[in-house]
Amino acid sequence: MSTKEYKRTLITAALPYANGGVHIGHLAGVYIPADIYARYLRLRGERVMFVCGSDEHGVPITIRARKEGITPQDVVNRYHEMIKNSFEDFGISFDVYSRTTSKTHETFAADFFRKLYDEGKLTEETTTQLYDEEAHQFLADRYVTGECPHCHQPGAYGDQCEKCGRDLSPTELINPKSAISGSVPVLRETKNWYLPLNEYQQWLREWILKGHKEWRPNVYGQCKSWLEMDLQPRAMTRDLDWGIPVPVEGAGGKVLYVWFDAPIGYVSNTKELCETDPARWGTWQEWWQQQDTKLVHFIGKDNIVFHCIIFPTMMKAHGGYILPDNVPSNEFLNLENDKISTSRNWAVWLHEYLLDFPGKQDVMRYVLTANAPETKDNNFTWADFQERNNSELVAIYGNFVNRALQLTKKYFGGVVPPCGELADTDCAAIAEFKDVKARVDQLLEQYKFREAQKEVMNLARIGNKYITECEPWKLWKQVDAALQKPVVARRGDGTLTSADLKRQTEANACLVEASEAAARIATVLYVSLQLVGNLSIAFDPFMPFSSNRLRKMLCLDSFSWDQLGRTDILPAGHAMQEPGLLFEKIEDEAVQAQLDRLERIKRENEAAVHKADPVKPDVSFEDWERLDIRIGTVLECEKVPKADKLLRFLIDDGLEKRTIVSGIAKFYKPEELVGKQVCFLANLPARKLRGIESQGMILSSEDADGSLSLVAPQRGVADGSPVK
Ligand code: B3M
Ligand code: ZN
Repeated sequence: MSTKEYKRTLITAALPYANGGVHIGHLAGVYIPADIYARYLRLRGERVMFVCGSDEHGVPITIRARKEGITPQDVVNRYHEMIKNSFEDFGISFDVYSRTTSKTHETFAADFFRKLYDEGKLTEETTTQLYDEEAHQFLADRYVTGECPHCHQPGAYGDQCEKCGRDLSPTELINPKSAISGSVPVLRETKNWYLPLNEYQQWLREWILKGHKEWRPNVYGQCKSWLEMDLQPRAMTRDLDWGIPVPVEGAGGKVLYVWFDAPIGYVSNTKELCETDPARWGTWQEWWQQQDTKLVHFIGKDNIVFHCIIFPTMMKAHGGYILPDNVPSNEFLNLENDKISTSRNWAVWLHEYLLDFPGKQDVMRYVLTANAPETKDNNFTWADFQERNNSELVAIYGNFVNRALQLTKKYFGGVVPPCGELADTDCAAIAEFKDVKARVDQLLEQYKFREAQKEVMNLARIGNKYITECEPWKLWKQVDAALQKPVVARRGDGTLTSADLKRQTEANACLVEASEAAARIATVLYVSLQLVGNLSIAFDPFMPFSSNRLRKMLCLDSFSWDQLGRTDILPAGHAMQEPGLLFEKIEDEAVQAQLDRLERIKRENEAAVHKADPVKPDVSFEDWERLDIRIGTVLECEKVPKADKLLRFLIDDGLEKRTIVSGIAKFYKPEELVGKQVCFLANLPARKLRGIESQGMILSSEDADGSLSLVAPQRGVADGSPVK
C-alpha cells in the first residue's frame, strides 16, 4: 500500500541502548534516514508520529554498572539524557523520546507478557544454566568467562570467544568462572517462558516471503535465510535482576528478556505521547491497532530478526496489532576503514563533533546521507567529509544561493524583481527543476534517501549552471555604463548640433540596451530566486538547519512540499532579509585535528590490549619442564579449505615430519612460510581440526591490534632444538 492509502504513518527508530553515547554510525544507520522520512511526510501534510526512546535493560548495562561501581539506573540516567540531547542537537525530530524504565512501559510490557501467558501463547521450559552460589544468581552468558575450547584463549565469554570469534555456550568453556564473584559456577535447573516461533513459521513465510518482496534485499534476504531454517522457541524471560519483573507467580528473580520488552517500548512510548496531548494525537490504539496506519521500523542490520521475526510474532500472538509495512534497515558505517566501536572509542561522538564543528549539524547529515550504507557497509572518512562540504555544499549549493541573493540585494535592494519574457535558457532551467519533485517523491517513498538527496543537490547544480551561463553581473556592466552616459545638454540657445544629436542618439541607444539588460537581469534573478525557494523546501528533510536559515533570509514563512517545481514561490516585489553564507569552507587543520584524535585513540587501544593481559597465576618449575617446546622448519604450508583462519603446516621437527594446523591464515601467505623455522609445542595431544589431525601447537604472539606474529629463533638452529 502506498502512503497515500493510509490515514497516518507511524515511524519507529531503534531504541538506542542507554550504555553509551550516540555516534555517526547510529545516525547513518538509523536516525537520519528515519528523520528524513518523518520530515518529508510532515512536509507533505501527512499525519505522522515519530517514536523512539532509550533501551535501558539488558546485560551490557549491568556490566558497565559493575565496572563503574554504580547502579544500572545510574548508568541509564546518565546516557538517556546524553542520547536525548544529542538527537535534539542533530534535529532528529522525534514526537516522543521516552525510555524503557518508565512506569508506563513497565506496566505495559508486563501486561503484554501476562496476556500471552494467560492465553497459553508461551511455552514453559526447564533448562540447566550456570549459577553463582556466592552471588546467589544465575549467570547470563556474558557473566561467565573461561578458556575457549577451540583456541584455548583464556578469558573467553560465555557467548563468544573474542580471539577466534567462535560462538560459544557457557557450558562449553574450560574452567568456567563467574565474572561476578570469581567462583566456579554450578549447573542448576531453571524455568523460563518461551515464544514458540516454530508455531508461527508458516505464517511468517506467508507474511514476509510472499507478502513483502518489496523489502530491501538485505532485509528480505536475512528473513529468508532465517525462515529456511527451523525456527526454535526463544526464551522471553531471563534469570537476571535488572529488567522488568516477570508478572507470574513463582517467577522471582526473573525478568523479561530485553528484546521482548524493548520493541514494546515503541507502543508504550506512543501511549505516553497520546496521554500528554490526546486532542492532537488521539489514542495509542489508533496508531497501533488500526489497519489504516502505516508502520515503518527504521533499524540497523543487526536488529532485523528482532523486528521482522520476533516482534511481529509477539504481536501476532497477542492479537489486535498491525504489522510493519516496511523495515528499511541500513548496513553498517565504518570509520576510516575500521569498524566503529563504542568499547574501543573508535567513533565520532555527536556531542564531541558539535564542540569541534559548532553549527555544522547539516554538514554531517548531508555527508552521512550521501554515504549512507543503504545496501552495503560504507565508510566515513574525514577527507570525504571535507571534500563534500567544500566542493558540494559551499561551491555549488551555497555559491548559487549567495550569488542569487547578493545580486538581488545589489541590483534590486533585496526585493524580488519582475520576471520578463523567458528566454530558452530560462525555460530549460525551469523545465529541468520542474520534474525534480516527482523524482524525489518516488525515491523517498522507496526509502532511497541517498539518491533522493542527490536529486535535490542536482537542483542546486542546475541553478549554479544557470546563473553562471546567464552572467547577470556582466549584463550589469551594460547598465552601469549606460547610467554613466551623460544626457547631452541643449545649448544656451536651445539648439543642438548634429554632433550633439549623434551623441544623444548613441546615449539613447545605450539606455535602451541598458534597460533591456536590466530587464534580462531581473528575469535571471527572478528565475534563480524561484530555484532557491525550491531548494529551501527540497533540502528541508535532509538539512533542516540550513533550510530554516535560508527560508529566514527569503522571508519564506509558510511553505509546503507541493510548492516544489513552481516558479511563483517568491513573487515579484517580495522583500527579503540580509543574505548570509549558508555554509563555510572546512580547512585542512580542522580535519587534521580529527585524524590526530583517531591516531591517539588507536595508540591508546594498542596500549590497552597489552594492559588488558595481566600475567597469569604462577606455575611451578615442574609444570614448565613438562612443556616440550621445539624449533622446526616448515616443509609445506597451505590454506585449509573452507576455513578462512586456518593454515596446515608440515614441519620437520628434527625426528620426523609432523602436521600442525594453526589459526594464522589471516596474517600470513602460506608460500612465504615454507623454509622458515617456527616454534611449536610438541607434546600437546593430537586433535582434529576441520578433519586434519594436528600434532602440536605453533606458537604466535598476539599484537596490540589482535594480529598474530609467529615466534621464531633469532638465528637458525637445528630442527628439533628444544626451547629452554
Ligand atoms: N537497543 C539497539 C541495538 O541493538 C537495540 C534496539 C532495540 S529496538 C526495540 O544496538
Ligand atoms: Zn577461541
